[in-house]
Amino acid sequence: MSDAIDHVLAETRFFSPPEEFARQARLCSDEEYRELHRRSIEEPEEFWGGIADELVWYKRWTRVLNWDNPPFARWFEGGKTNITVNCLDRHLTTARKNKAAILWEGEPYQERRTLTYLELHRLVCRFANALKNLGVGKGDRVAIYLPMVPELAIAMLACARIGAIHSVIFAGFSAPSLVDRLNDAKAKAVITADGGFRRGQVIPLKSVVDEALLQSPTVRHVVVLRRTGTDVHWVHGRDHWWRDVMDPASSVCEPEPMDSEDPLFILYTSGSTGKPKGVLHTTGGYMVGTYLTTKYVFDLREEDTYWCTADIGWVTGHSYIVYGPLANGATTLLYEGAPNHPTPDRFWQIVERYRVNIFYTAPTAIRAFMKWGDGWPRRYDLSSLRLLGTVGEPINPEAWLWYHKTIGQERCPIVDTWWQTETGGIMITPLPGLTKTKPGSATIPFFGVDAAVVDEHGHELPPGKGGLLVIRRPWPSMVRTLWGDDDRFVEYYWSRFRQQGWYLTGDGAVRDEKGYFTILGRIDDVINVSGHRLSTMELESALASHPSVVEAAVVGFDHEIKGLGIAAFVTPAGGVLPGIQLAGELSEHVKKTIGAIARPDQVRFTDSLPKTRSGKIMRRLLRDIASGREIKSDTSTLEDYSALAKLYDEE
Ligand code: 7RM
Repeated sequence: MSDAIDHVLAETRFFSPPEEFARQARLCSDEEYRELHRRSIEEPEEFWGGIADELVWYKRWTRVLNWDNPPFARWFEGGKTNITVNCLDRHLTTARKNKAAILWEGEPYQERRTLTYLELHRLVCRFANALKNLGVGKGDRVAIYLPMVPELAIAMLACARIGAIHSVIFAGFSAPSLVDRLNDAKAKAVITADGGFRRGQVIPLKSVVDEALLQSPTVRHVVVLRRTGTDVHWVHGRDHWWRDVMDPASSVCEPEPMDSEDPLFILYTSGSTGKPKGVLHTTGGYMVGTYLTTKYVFDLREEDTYWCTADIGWVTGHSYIVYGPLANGATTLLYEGAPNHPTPDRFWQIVERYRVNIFYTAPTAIRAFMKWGDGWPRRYDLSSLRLLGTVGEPINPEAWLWYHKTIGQERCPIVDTWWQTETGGIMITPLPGLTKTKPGSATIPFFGVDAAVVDEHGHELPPGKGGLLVIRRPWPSMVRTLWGDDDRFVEYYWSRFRQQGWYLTGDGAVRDEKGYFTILGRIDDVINVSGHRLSTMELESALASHPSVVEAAVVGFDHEIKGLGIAAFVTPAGGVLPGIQLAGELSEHVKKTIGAIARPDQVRFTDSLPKTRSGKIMRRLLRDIASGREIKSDTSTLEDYSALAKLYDEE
């Protein structure tokens, strides 16, 4: 039997870059893209060397790429730099000195801050000195457990300034999750706040850290930012107020010269089994990769106001709120709170207030906006928007079209960017000035990316056949290892195609005749019904194409007869009555769109699906529910517990 994934939905709509946009874009011709892409693949050393030369190095590299010992790549070998010099210092001798680096909007109304490059530089240097004064130095691990406040970016950059390795832990994680991460990294210090605001509530942070530290013996210091004014327990000698360590700290801090391959940060991603994986990124390659992708994918211009709505606790926030935009001297907006607090128009208010030009968000957010209704965005002036982006999950064509019409007002290209924590930066994406976009497709590989769709044996599949997405060549911002576990790194990503030296993404994909890639979802989530391998993305898109559905998640569950049955969890559109009749209609709709084989065996309705903060549906939980099992999976990454509770109530 073929292990290819059946690809069943055909999307034929194409959207050319709007003329007005293309005319002013950094890259606007297909030929230019093809030539640059060819060079980036055939002459990677010249290509990447040229890009790296746009940035500041203390010492130039001796070799652009050392791939003598795959899968352990060394990029810009022998080079020395500091990423903060490129994100901050290099702008201070230009007109960017007094340009806004960070625009911050707190969740509570009327809380706003603007930090210019000069101000940000000063704060970073001071906090870097504060860390030094606590005995933190090069190579030490520092965990950052903060809400979305400017101090989060300041803390990351301060670590990078002195060569400490930061590990940002999303502020929704529980004490046990914190313990796992702190112990795996052997963190020396934790930077946190008394609490954070989320949907008007105060979430305690310091007390979670206190609990975790009972089991994390390596942590010697805790720096606490006052954010919510919540009472905190205090351990003298260990705990320090942010203010108190900042006060005496000098604003002069010579950057630590970092070897190109010195670690920059660890970011934990929850593995499918047990222990979280500590994805390690290093200095030079990550810097060059995020710099270049930000510049071309978002077609950044000097005067742009750029807003990525991700949480910094997710890789998207690292690469496309902090490092990429700052390396480009951009103005990056940071919003602390939820999109629907206090009302579902908060994002559009922000777009109007700051005249946001580039807006990057997750499909899950877009589907939530669709559900809340067009009335909210319609009240605002969104004419400043020039470019829209999505990341994190496949976007179903219906959501894509809504985004295009209602938010982009048919004027803005949409970049559907595919990448992973492990890839460090965007890998497959339209280039907005030249790529004809196709709803639901991430389209073409970025410079230096050699992506392919292959079968189990590594044979490239013809257009229209779904299979494994692999990357056949190293790229600068690639993961270097899993912290402290080279074996697991090799096993997890490189063992399937060890011979060829290819990176296994774990995603399924299909390529069309034009060479466009469409991501079909995680390989592990593919549902095999009587020998047909159905992708979750296509089943979910089929359901979401029904007018009564805003969002759907589909999982397989053990079925007495078929082996595996299909369970659909559906969020109905506003005003639609869920029930047996609608369930039948939806089954019929899927049958018509894909075929009888794909007809769901269970349809369950829910107001919201269990998701991580980055918007990924937690299918493991849904599989447990569909099989009538007790939930065994780790639920600490769940964004909204009530989503789960409600699913149970409906049992
Ligand atoms: C950036 C990020 C990675 C996984 C990845 C995919 C899925 C991300 C897209 C997407 C379809 C996209 N890092 N994914 N972007 N699927 N289209 N544009 O999300 O490490 O948290 O997740 O997310 O499955 O493997 S991540």
